[in-house]
Amino acid sequence: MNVAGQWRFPALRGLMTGLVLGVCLGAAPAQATQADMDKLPVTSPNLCLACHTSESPGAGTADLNVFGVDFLNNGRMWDSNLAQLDSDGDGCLNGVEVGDSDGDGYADGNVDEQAGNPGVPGNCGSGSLVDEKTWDALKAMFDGR
Ligand SMILES: [Ca+2]
Ligand SMILES: [Ca+2]
Ligand SMILES: [Ca+2]
Repeated sequence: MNVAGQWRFPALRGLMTGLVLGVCLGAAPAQATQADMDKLPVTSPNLCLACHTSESPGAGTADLNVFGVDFLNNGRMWDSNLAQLDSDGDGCLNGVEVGDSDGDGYADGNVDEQAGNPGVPGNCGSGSLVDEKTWDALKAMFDGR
């Protein structure tokens, strides 16, 4: 997102940066808001692309991918029901791809990036095999010795 760097006037640059961010984070009710995105415990690196077919969805280009549709149909909530679906049918559950296997809103223990894209078939990732509770239990075992 270095488009703004081409602008010669700081005020314009600020305006453009605001627009670019605004398109993604969205303020209009029909758009995904930052609040929607924040419901996923892990958003990087897919960000908008986790739910949309466009990297910078705007009002006219905010088409949802299959996971975005499921998220919308789930009341725009991330939960265990949505985590146990495989929206894009690539064999990896949404929870594994997002990095929150059980869908409780807390990332799996050793995860800070989405393993795959829950809305793009074939983009699957290895995922974490342990949820954060198991991870904490394992850590506690090692820390205790
Ligand atoms: Ca999948
Ligand atoms: Ca979790
Ligand atoms: Ca996928």
